[in-house]
Amino acid sequence: MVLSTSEDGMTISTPLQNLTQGTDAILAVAMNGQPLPVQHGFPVRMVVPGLYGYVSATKWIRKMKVTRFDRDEAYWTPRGYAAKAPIKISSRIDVPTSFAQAEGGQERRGGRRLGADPWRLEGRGARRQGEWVRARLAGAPNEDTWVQWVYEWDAEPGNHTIECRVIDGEGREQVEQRAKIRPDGTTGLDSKNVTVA
Ligand SMILES: Nc1nc2c(c(=O)[nH]1)N[C@H]1C(S)=C(S)[C@@H](COP(=O)(O)O)O[C@H]1N2
Ligand SMILES: [Mo]
Repeated sequence: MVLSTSEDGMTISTPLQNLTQGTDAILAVAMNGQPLPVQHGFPVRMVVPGLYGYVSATKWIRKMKVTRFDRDEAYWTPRGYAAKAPIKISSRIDVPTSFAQAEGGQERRGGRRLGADPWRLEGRGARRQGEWVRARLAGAPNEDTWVQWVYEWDAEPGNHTIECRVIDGEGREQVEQRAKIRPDGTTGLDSKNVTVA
């Protein structure tokens, strides 16, 4: 692995293969054509697609050491977090917000999902036990960014709980079972309660 050390004393361990095998791992010095803002790691930081930040995204980086997981430990490892933490597929509902009052008829639900194409995103129908329905995905500049989705919902009056989930290109479903961040990232579905007039 590569143990990177930063100006603020942070240490981050990144599996070597995430840096060498066909990924788009970079040392970033700019963002949107501007020098990196200080809060995001000026003058230089790591960016490694597919891994959570605490195992990949070293800001204000000073040193990189090629070593092994059985010889060195990163800051979060003895604090109960997994040494290896690939990003889990996830999705969320941004619109409507929770407890929103909606007008009925064509209700636009939207959100974002994270992960490689060609994923499909589904929303659960009006009732909690409803069928999953397919959402529309916006285009993405590459396969490592969040992607916006939308579902035009012909909503009936009443109270509704809506949920979303994502399924990846190999058919793996987002994990519905709720789990906390520790040790290696959350799972569970985002849901919103909505009242349609
Ligand atoms: N030097 C340093 N780099 C760091 C951290 C930190 O505390 N110190 N936190 C990491 C974590 S947990 C995340 S999620 C990302 C957040 O990067 P951002 O502030 O650019 O969104 O930075 C990562 N890199
Ligand atoms: Mo993080």
